[in-house]
Amino acid sequence: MTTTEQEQLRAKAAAELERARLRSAALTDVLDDDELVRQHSPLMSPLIWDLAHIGNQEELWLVRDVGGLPAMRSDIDELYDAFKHSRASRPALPLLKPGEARQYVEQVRRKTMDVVDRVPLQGRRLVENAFAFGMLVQHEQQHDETMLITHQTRKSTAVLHAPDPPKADGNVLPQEVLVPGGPFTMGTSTEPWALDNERPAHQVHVDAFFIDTTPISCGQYREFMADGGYERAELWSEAGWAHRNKANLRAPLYWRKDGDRWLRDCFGVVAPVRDAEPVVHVSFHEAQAYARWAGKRLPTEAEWEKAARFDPSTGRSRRFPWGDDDPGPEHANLGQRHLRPAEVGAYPAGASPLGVRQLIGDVWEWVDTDLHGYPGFTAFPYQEYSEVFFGPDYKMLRGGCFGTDAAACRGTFRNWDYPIRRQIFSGFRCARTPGGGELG
Ligand code: AVJ
Ligand code: FE
Repeated sequence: MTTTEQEQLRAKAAAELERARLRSAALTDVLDDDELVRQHSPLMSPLIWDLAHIGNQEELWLVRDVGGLPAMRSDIDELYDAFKHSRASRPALPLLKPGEARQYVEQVRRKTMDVVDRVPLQGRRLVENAFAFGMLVQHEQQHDETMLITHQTRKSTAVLHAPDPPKADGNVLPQEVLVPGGPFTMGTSTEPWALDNERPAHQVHVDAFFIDTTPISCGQYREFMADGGYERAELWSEAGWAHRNKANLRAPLYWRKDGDRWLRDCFGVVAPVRDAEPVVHVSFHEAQAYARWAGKRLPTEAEWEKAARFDPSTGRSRRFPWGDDDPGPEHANLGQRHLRPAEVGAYPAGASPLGVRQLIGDVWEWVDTDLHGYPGFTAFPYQEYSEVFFGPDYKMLRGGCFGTDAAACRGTFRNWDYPIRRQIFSGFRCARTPGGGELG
């Protein structure tokens, strides 16, 4: 790598770290100290925990590991270790106060910037150190999305505002498209910022399948509700029905009935549900019940990725549905530019070669696959990023949402959560096997 290329890499890392920090600050500066230390939902950490955790991970990975510098606050490592304390128990910990947390993350950042300026970027160190920058940027952006989720759980007045996303482009789209059967390359060995579970690239055979052109809309979801979707046990899996009963599920999270219409609380603004928008805040179980009601099923993870990346004209897998270019505002609703998904049928420039829309951005899409490692998986930089979660407890979510930053979203990116979770920005689309029903 030439010195100029090294300088470009350092400049990009510095710029992306700065951009992530502006977002973290915007999410925390709008609230007073009481709102920062309070637990808005037992499913979420106090916002100030996320902020100091971002700083602590940065100290551990960039300042200590990559930079080889002495520890700044090893006394607080334990408090901000996500595996030591459940989210529900974090408010009771002796956490840094908001002022102290802000000061701490700033002090860490100053050291980080020195490391970015001087760390060697040659040979093996290039790959390792460049990845460490990318990992840190993604980590902060992931927690920024987590903090955005916490904002949505707040019960008081709105503090976040953003313009509405674009409308549908007005063309009548086919409901579904046929993705041809055959092999495709899943995962990646070349994306520099890809995390361990996205690697390595490998061939997967996928039989032909139909996939919905757009995510399921609120209007479609209301038809399922009106047709007794939440009352008909036969539409639900056994685990799904048990959870529906235990949690008394009746509608997506944040929906409430007002006479004969449905309202939705969107970051503190309560307004009628918009039928043209993708449904958001549904669990895997609700998505699966809808799919069965529609005579379809959820896509598998391999099907979803093939729909998003496979180019039938070349047989190659691309970085994104629209090609290899980084996401721009014309391609997808990412990066918290908006606080809600765009209408189904928006973003024509983001369509896949087969015309599938909105695979990236808008809403995370539940797929019917458990979290697992690809063949040849090796955990890095530490086992706790994903390997410790492998197994049947977690279902995958793909494609990112309006609150996911482009730095933390790729065609190969894999997210996961418990199938009962719905405080996340989760929606879905359906698939089906040609000629067959839901079980093909
Ligand atoms: C990949 C989104 C499931 O938030 O639990 C953040 C990302 N890992 N800090 C999560 C993560 C460590 C992770 N998800
Ligand atoms: Fe984390």
